Amino acid sequence: MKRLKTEYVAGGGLIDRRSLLAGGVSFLAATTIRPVVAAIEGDKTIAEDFPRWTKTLAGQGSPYGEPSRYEKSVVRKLLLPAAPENAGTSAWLTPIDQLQGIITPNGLHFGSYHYGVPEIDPNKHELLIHGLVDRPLKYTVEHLLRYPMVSSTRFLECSGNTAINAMSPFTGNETCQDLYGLVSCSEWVGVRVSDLLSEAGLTKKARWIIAEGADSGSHSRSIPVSKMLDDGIIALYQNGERLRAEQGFPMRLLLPGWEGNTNVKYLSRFEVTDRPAFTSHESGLYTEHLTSGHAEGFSFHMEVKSAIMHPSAGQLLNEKGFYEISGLAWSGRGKISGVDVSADNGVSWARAQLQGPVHDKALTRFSIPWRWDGESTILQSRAIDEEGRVQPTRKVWKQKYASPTFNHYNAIQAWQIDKDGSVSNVFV
Ligand SMILES: Nc1nc2c(c(=O)[nH]1)N[C@H]1C(S)=C(S)[C@@H](COP(=O)(O)O)O[C@H]1N2
Ligand SMILES: [Mo]
Repeated sequence: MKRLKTEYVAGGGLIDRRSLLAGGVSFLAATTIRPVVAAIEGDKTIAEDFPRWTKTLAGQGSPYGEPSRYEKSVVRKLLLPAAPENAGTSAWLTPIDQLQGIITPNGLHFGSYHYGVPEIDPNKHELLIHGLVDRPLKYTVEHLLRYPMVSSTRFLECSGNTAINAMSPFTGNETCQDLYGLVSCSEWVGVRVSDLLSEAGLTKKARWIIAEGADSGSHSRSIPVSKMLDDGIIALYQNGERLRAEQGFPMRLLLPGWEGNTNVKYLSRFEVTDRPAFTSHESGLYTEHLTSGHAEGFSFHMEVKSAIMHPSAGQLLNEKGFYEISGLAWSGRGKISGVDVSADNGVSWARAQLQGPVHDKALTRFSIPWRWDGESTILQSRAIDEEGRVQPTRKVWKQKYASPTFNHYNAIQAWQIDKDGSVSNVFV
């Protein structure tokens, strides 16, 4: 069995992808994956087995397509129900572990609303740019639709994503969706903020821009002019179609790689200033407490992070044998440059394969073949970005952030595989 030695790249059954390719189907059989095509038994004729739908004429579809009725369980989960006592705050979790590739379908994009979901008439909505500019300007939606469009495939993550693991001293029975459902990734298309700012003309003192939304609480955040000029976008389209109301129709600010809260939806006003406004969100909920005794405000970047999605908490491995470990990695600092995976509780690690194209500040799919021997074990992933930043352990993260801080949690995730194939969230 000389070949077996080179097949494994790390402990716990992680397999060298090249040996998988070289061995092909016979290799999969050797690692006890069940045959995909079952042998036809006895004298049964194939015609007898034709299912009903191959023999009846079907319907004609509908103007706006829907997922298959067999996919009804792939839906968002309400994290925070909107209630009068929390003034319209609500949030929906993406079923991130049930998707493949990197794009989140629009109907499954996570949602976070502090003042409900307004229904805005695009014919009555305007974007005002004023303050430290040469020419205050007003844009209708119709105007903006005539501007040159740029496309960016980018993740959007609420800084409260994975907050459960930041806050709780113990793990419970939370699923991958409960823990990682506040991140999504789309192809956003819209107008460069820099194009509009150059039309308005920034004055010498311009340093910050207060971006405000047209929802009932006028959600607003102060953004440095440098970020707006660098890659800020006024997004009008999401994955080919106009924004959903839940994502900010008719327009939202998209600040690639920056905490979700700064991506102001229902965008209606840019006020150019020389200083930040210290809006309620930036000085309250989105300021972090550090163990050093300081507070960290304006913590814009979402740091390098990853999690294995298959298998992950809430899923079940039906039998031992071959599986493809597959997950997502992302960084608000740039591209993902690598992801290491461990299948033996961190004793050994192997480099996963990245699925291309790898976009800047986008979800990045990684995978590595694995043979599960049916014993209990722990799976982990550790992402590295192009700035060389490495995802920290939970212990290291906790050394920086004081309780009760729960935003910006990006520590290495550990999933426990039990002998019965169940997968759960654990701290290591
Ligand atoms: N106008 C407005 N913009 C907003 C919010 C809001 O409540 N109102 N929520 C913010 C938060 S906390 C996040 S995480 C993102 C979520 O964007 P999504 O709902 O499109 O996923 O929008 C941000 N922009
Ligand atoms: Mo958020």
